[in-house]
Amino acid sequence: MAAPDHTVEAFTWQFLHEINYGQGVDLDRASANDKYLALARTVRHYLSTRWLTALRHQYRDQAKTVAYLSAEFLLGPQLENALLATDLEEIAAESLRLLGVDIDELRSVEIEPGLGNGGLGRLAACFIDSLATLNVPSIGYGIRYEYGIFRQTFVDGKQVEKPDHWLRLGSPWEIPHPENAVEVSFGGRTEAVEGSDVARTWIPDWHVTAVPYNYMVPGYRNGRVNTLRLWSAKAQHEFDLAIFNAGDYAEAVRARTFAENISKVLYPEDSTPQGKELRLQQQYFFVAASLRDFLETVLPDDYDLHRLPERITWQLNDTHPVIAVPELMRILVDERGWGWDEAWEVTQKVFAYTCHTLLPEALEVWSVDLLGRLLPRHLEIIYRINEGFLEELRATYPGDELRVRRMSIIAEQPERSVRMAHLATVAGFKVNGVAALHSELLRDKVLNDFAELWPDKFTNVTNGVTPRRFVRLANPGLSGLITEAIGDGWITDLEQLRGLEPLADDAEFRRRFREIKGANKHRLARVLAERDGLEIAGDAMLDAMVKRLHEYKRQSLKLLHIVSLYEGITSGRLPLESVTPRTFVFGAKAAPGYVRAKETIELINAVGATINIDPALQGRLKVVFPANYNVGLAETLIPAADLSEQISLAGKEASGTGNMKFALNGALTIGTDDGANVEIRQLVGDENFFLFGMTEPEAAELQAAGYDPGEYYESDPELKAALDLLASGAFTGGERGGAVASIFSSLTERDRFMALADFRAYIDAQERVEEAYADHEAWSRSAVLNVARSGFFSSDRSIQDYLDRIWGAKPVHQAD
Ligand code: CJB
Repeated sequence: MAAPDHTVEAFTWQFLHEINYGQGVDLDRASANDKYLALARTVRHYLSTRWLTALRHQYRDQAKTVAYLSAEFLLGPQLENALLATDLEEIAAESLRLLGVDIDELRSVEIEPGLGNGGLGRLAACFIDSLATLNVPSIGYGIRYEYGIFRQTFVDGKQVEKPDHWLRLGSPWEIPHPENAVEVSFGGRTEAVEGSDVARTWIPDWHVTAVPYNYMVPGYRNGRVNTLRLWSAKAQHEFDLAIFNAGDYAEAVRARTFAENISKVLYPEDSTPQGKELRLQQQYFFVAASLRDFLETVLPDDYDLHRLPERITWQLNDTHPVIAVPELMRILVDERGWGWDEAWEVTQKVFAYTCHTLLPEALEVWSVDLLGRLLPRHLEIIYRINEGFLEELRATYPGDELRVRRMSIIAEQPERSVRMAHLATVAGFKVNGVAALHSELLRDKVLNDFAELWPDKFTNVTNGVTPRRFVRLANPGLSGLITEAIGDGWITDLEQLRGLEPLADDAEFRRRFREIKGANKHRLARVLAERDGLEIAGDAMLDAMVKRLHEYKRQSLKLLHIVSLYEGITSGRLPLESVTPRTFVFGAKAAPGYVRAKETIELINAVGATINIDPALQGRLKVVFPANYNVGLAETLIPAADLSEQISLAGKEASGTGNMKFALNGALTIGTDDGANVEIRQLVGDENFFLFGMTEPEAAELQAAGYDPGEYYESDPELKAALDLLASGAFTGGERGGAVASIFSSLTERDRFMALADFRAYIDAQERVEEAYADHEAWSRSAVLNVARSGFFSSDRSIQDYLDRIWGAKPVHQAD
């Protein structure tokens, strides 16, 4: 079937058809949600034909496919992206205008699928966008959480979490396929198989059904539509009728609730894995369903699995899907009757592992006890993999038992457990970090033993972000200006932004650039007023720090800067006129169990509440913290920003991707030499970047020498004044306990991420920012150069690097 024509008439016909027959209402009686759903389904019609073609080709051509296994896909709003990809923006706008429908109202009805926590989940969403745009045959596999990342609210400045029931008004972008459900098993025991010394029979004691929900992933105007398949858990039995009839209604549905809890809610942890049984259930659930789906549905029945490496790479997005390794071994050895060695040979060629962290505490481990109870056969397989691995190690490093113990997949202390990063590194044919510095530190520190053993296994792929969503859609003003100057090729070839470089010296171009930034600030002001009841000035410098709340990211250092400015003004140290009018914008969710992160939020809100009403400041400083920062708000905020805060302690942020989005939208970065900041600075040039703080080796050295934050507190009077003001209860109505005491003592006594050591350098860098900002022309020149030189940070480039360095797959340009 052909797609509807790209005309206003055809579009209108489809839309009205959906209103009448999809929603069962007349247009003049239709609610905003009816119209939104009808519009979404209308766009879907345009995608369906291409999607079916892609699926047909998947079976027919059997081209090498990339399966991106990820526990998170933080998709963000879908409507605008689908309209863009299908080139229907103008047609839809005209059609709806003629029908008297307000498209902006429909956009505001959309609830974004927040199926991820932060950077890792959003990266997965950018990657599937780029895979489709680059015409790479690929499937994203993940979990269809019924509740995504919690909705953050503030009550008295404190974070209160509310469930995110994103499905409550219907979900027009997904297509369930209950008929293709697969069974996933858990628990039980294993038994020997007669005549085999490797295979065992797994006799599980409970099962759930995994129901696939398909999402279309359109490439940018290239006719390709890939698939994202998210799994939902369904109980095998609705309820126990006998127990129900006996009147115990809760007990009758107990088993069902238990099974369906698996895909109920996203774990709201970021960089701090929770060793919870349910989380391991989630991981195995989606991985087992995805492997089975690929092996039994995507591959032809007679496919020789010895040739699997020609056909697939399973990319493991962090350790969350690593249980796929023993699962594939189980399938090959137990179900298909293969010998151990041949199964292991194939397994080692189909998985590649991306590590996203440097924090040792963020590397997932599962206790042997739990793993053995939930997945007894997988634990046996992991033991056997480890046996072979340790044998190899002892042969390579005779007598070096310490090294063997360090590298073992099984840790003995503090309890016997499985180190998932080690399993991934042993099984994966490639291991990559997500920025140059991160990959270096993985190689030289975190996974150093492994890199010594297998130097060729380690590589880097610097992260990237999709220019479709984060420039073209988020910043229509700037997109228009760029396209006018260099054409629209940049949307799929972001290096073309280099063509803007000469225009940094063109005063008229800079004027227009500033005008757009100003308009974006006003747009943000409107959105914050409507969404959050917050008021910001449309013309102050916009200084943004948006990212998950984590100590290593150092929101507390930002807070100290603000408090120091306030202290300076109110004490007379800083003349008011000398302070650049600034709006500080925070956006951050704290993991619900992360007490110190929540206290930091509380303090930021308290400081903001005091500063925002202090007449002495005459509105020069403003601190806003809109609750529930999400992809939709990011798209409005980032294009409005002047200054991007990327101030983690060097050696702690794997990459960062917000930093890239800001630079691409013409914000200047104030940042440490950490993660992808390093590459941003190299590309945009030192003079267009505010670098400060210790380098990673300096931080490591200070730590080793015995870091004492008290010394910094005592020796820097401005730092002391800021901390003392905080501790005095000046922002908390005199209250000196609670969050105030906790943050004060954590900073002055331990300061794990050395905020105090970097305070002076940070304040100095902020002064350089103020000086630079005072010269609007020079600032705009730097901002334009940031845009022109950040093309490297396209996720299209990341995907090309994955293709070249890891996957060995190729784009397939499909004819119909
Ligand atoms: N990251 O978002 C997460 N969650 C984790 O559990 C571990 C890491 C982030 O991944 C991003 C994408 O690679 C990185 O840019 C970021 O530095 C890292 O913290």
